[in-house]
Amino acid sequence: MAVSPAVISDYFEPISGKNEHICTPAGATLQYPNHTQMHGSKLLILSGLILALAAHPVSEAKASNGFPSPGASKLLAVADTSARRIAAADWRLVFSDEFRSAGKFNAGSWTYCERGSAAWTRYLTSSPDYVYQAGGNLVLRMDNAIIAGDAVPYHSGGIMTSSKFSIRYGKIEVRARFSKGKGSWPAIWMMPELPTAYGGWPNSGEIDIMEHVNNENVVHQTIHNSAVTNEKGASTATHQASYHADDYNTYGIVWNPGSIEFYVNGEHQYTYKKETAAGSKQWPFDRPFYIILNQAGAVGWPGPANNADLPFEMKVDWVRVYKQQELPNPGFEQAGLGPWQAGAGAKVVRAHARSGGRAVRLKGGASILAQTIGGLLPNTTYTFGGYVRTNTSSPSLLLGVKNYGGSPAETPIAGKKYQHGLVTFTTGAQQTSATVYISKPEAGTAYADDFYLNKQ
Ligand SMILES: [Ca+2]
Repeated sequence: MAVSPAVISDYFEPISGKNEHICTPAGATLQYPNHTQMHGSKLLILSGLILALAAHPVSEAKASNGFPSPGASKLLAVADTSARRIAAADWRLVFSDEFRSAGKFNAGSWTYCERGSAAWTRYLTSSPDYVYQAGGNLVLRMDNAIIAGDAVPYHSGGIMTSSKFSIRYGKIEVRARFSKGKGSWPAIWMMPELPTAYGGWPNSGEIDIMEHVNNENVVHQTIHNSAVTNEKGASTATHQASYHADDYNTYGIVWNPGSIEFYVNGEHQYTYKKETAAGSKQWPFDRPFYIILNQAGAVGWPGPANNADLPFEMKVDWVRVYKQQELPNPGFEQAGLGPWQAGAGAKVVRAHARSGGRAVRLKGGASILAQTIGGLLPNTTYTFGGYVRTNTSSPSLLLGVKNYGGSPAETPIAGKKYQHGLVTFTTGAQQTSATVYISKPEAGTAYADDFYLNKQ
């Protein structure tokens, strides 16, 4: 698929009046949008590419804030005694950036947000002085330094995953800290990869995972669509949450087909629900969205900056995105093969694991490893994938799916290093199960690990 790079300035236009301040008398806090109308077309990143980006390893070293990480979520649930926390679930990491290196951000995952007329874009620059990695963080900066040849009073940094990574449904978490100051406006948020899928902003939706302005002691978490956003761009679907000022906090959402739950430091804050028989006006959140990290300010929602408070800075420790794992024992880390069913020659071994400490080995003659998954939704698209290595470039193994209400589908995988393969299938109108498998049709030895089944 050819990627047609589009710059934000090409398709963002301001909404008049959105920068005016609005007061509400009845306790409801109206919130300004980050965003403006968008038009033009952009490329949808489909699951295959998302999966291809999923190979970044995750270290638990930074996960000291009590947030669910792969393998840790169950322990967290046990410790939960009061407030509702992000539910224990088998989440599979599909995208992450730990910002460990120094210098420029990973251009495979991010691109610069570009200057435009929308308030948040007004002072954006692609100067590396305003977006860089240092000390294990992504640093997004804003100040009023003079840059020769660029006569704007401020410069600020922002990056996004548009055209690199987008996701529909899953868990998105970002650990970050930011400075306060009059005029500051750091944000962690998401916009639709197809910006006009349901019409220009706000019709196609916006998910603001975290926004902070000025010296407030709260952060804001907000939904925008045409049902909750008024003509001035303010939303009634918003919540103010307390956070630990002067420290890192984790801001997250759990996005399901029927709701978007907002979290701060793992504590549930607010849920925006899809209404019964909702149309796109109320629920445009059924398409992939991409992630934006930016430090804005001095215009728009926070108002003018107090230059004595500069520089403004947001440091992002990490971004982690997960999809719900629907497949039991996907990486063979449990004792035994179950619930996988296998013929002779299949065994869990402590060798050649792709992750964790174990993989499954298929040895000897032809053999198959299969699992029938129940509890699937009818007429729903899933992706089954995994990783396989063979002792030689042949035999190739077949990764496939059958008994799902459609024609069996399979794909060959071969190679001395782990190779990724996937099949996508849509369950039948009455079908709630499917059989996924790998099959080794001829003699030889192969290893397999890290299978997954994701609802698209
Ligand atoms: Ca494993």
